[in-house]
Amino acid sequence: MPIPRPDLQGDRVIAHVDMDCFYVQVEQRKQPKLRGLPTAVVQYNDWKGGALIAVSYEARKFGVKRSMRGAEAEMVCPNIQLVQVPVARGKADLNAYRSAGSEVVSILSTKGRCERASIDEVYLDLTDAAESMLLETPPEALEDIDEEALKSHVLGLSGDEDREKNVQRWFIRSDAIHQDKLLACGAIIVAHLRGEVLKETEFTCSAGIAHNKMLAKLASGMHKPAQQTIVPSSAVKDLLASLPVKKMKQLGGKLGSSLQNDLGVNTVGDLLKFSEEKLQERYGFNTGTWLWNIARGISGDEVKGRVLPKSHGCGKTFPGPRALKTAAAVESWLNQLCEELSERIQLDMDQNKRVAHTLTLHARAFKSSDVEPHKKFPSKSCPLRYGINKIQEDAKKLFDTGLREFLGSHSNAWRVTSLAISAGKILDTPRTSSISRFFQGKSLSSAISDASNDDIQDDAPSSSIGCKENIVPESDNDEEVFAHGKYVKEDDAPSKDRKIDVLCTQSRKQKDKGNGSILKFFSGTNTSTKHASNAPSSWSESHKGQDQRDHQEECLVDGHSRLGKISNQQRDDSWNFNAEDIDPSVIDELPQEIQREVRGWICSSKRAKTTKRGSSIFHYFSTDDNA
Ligand code: DCP
Repeated sequence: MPIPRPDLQGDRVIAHVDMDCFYVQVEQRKQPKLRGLPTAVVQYNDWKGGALIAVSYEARKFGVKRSMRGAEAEMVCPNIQLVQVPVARGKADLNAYRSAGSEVVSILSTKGRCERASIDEVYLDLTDAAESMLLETPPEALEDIDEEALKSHVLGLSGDEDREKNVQRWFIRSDAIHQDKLLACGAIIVAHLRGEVLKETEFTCSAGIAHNKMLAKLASGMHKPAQQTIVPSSAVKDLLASLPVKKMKQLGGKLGSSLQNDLGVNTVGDLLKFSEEKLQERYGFNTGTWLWNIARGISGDEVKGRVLPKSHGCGKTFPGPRALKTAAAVESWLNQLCEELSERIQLDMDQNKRVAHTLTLHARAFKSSDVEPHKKFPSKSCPLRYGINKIQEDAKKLFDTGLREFLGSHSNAWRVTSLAISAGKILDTPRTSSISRFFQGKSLSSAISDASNDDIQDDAPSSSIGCKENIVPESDNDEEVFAHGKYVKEDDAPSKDRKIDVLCTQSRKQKDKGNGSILKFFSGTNTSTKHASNAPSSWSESHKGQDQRDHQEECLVDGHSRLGKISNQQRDDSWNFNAEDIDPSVIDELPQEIQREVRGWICSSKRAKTTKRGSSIFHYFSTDDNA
């Protein structure tokens, strides 16, 4: 359900950057001989040459469309070059496209807050950069305005003749309102960024520049490829007056159809005829206000600083005769999907120090009888445990639970036409030294307890069996489902069941005798944070001087432990761990002189789960002078 957000205070400059025929460009960079030729990327299967998923602009001129099969494209454009998506584990392997997208993001994110919205699109909040430019080097003070910026399309600016001159005049108008001046600066910045992207990656992209995300997104697709469009606020009314409702994000489905059929609203501008109360009466409070807002181009959605995906997913469709009909066939495919998912979340953890907490399974299935023909296979979730085998085991349990529910009391034959799994609730882990990673080891394993049946939950009905935001492969023949990872959409609120809090758990009180070398080590290190003397080199490296110590403590505080600032009373809340949960490999990362003791400590903890409190680790992390 759309959530209405009033426009944010103050003038903003938001850009939406969308790569042009992205997969084609990635393939053309791999094979430069394809540049300039009509080209399409195809997900191969043996039916009519597979489905087209990306089409170059040269091929589009011949009428080649994404909805076509390879064979149909060859009919309308005999010279078309069809390139197959790479395949791994019997399905499309999108890694090359994902990392090409990341290359672009790393360039675009240099000028402002950046939100990666899908594999090939990004929102940028350029307000600060534009404000600085307006102060320091406003367009009228520039000797030459970037040629690419002068090629911008400025909505509402009349006359196709001498467009560049008109645009130049628009850029340097002294009587322009502050917001337009900012947009002009934003457009110059975006033109520069697009140039950088081209230089560094060889990819072209298009962009929309406006004062909110909604308008920027609408504008980026208006002039493609390799162009940019500016939406001054004076042009918003006309833009929306002619915009078909179905083209607006969130109005492509039932809500848009209801507006058309029930209220006779065909363009977004038509909504202006209705009062907010009327729209609320018809569609509920939030949706009503949201509709009232969008009719006026109002949208306060913020650009979220996020360049990494919010979830990882992979899936596969099994259309027609390829439908899976046995538990063994499902298990074999699930195993492959789980392998891929496991690799990707592991990579995410290694590269970005992020941990996924939820495993979700989606499937599309049919029963052979007509009983409950509309019943859908329920999506199921459970806590995610790292490790291929565990993920495979849990995915299988999720499938079995979903299938039982889907079949109900009727023991029917069934067939599955799509399977997808995803890893969600991805949270940052503290970025710090090996000792922190030690605790993360705990966090990981505690977060990923056995997926007993009690842990399995219904997942909210999801549209996530689809490729990317705004792209839902409707064709049954689209092999790849949920392939791109969702970069947006979920609620940003930190998860309630965040289990990374290792050190400050309020509930269990464990006691520790700790008075051997570990105690000495930590008390030594505690002192060494002030004097940097006794600590082993790898440890003291990161503790040179007070600043670094402060930083270390801050990391721990931000990284959930908060021990750096705890009070005496809070100090009673001892840290806890379950020895079984600790990944033994993390012990290897501890300084050598305490490894043996920690191992012994864990062993004894396994024997007697209760140890005495007063842990030297606890004291080490406490910065209280009296500690
Ligand atoms: N994609 C996919 N399946 C779909 C739609 C798209 O696998 N059903 C992939 C291929 C595209 C990429 O996602 O290259 C980006 O999709 P876009 O909708 O942004 O389309 P393009 O970038 O291909 O073209 P355009 O220049 O029109 O944005």
